[in-house]
Amino acid sequence: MSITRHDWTTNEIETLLDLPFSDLVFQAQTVHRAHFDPNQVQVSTLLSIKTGACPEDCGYCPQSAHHDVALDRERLLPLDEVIEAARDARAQGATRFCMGAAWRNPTDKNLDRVIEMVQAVREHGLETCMTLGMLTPAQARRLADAGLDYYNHNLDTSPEFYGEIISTRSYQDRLDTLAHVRAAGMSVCTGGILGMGESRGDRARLLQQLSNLPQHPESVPINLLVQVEGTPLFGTEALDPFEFVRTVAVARILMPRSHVRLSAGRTDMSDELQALCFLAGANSIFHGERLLTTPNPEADHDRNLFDRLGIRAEGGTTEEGPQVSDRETRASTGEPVRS
Ligand code: SAM
Ligand code: DTB
Ligand code: SF4
Repeated sequence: MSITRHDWTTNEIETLLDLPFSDLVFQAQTVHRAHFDPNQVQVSTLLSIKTGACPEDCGYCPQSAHHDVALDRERLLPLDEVIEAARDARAQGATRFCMGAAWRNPTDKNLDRVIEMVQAVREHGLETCMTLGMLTPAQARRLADAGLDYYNHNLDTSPEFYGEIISTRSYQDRLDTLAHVRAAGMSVCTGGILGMGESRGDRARLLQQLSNLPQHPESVPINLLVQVEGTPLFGTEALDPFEFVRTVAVARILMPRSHVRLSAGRTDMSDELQALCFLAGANSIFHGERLLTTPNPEADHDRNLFDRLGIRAEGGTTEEGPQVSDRETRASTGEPVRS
């Protein structure tokens, strides 16, 4: 078993990223096998509960009001639509239901509504995750008390590159929200986006921020930029796919007990590239034909890919719901779990 460290230096991380590809993937797969079933992948489904018109200026995001993107804006979804989507997600084999809102931060009134959603989704036997923007400590406690399992809030990139992408929210704001989520007792989901024109050094420093958090995030989404026409990052030079796999591999080595999610951008990846990511230690995906506003692979395509690779969805699709929950995985590896 590898030791869980929180003191990685940039040099050490860059040395890992620089390894010959086969050596790096072998090391990552070895760490992966020490902590996880290598043929099991956790499956989450995403739903946008409030779409577009966001006051933030994130350069990658189609939902920012600062960019001229053809997007139908939607107000907060009614509870029954959320429940219907959660039912579908569970029937399709998802174990976690992630709800995202295009907000800088929720108001306390917004929270009343989303808390009803958390409670209803839990009643349908799914783990819950929300991504609503920045939270105050009191808001994080309210969500935790309502039974929210995970909160997603991404660091997105390195502290040094961050200012090139977003000006309306600071890196420290993001770290503060993550600290509030952790203090409230929820599981933390945080990661970043690759392919925004950052350097390998930036990818190293993003991984350093994630792995040197006081407690490793339970879930680490690694997104490949989905280039949307009208956003400032549209037209950015595509990232070398092997660089994406290298970053996944190093995330696995640095955070051996975390679920590393092969997140947005899979429609631009071949099956072979996704298989390499699983080999490098990715063990979670978003399933379902839409992410928040952009497409994701067809459900049948993913099922077929899992079959061809001999991958099982964590929890499967039994009548009783998840067979192996993330909670149980963490309990068996000694990671703290909320009761
Ligand atoms: N508004 C909230 C926030 O930003 O904190 C939550 C929703 S936001 C859409 C969630 C995450 O989606 C962002 O932090 C970013 O990492 C990711 N994301 C947004 N647009 C993306 C894109 N075009 N490609 C890849 N990831 C993207
Ligand atoms: C994450 O890291 N990626 C997801 C989820 N967390 C919320 C969002 C991806 C969004 C991709 C662009 C879109 O569909 O709007
Ligand atoms: Fe708004 Fe989130 Fe998109 Fe940034 S990433 S513009 S905060 S919805």
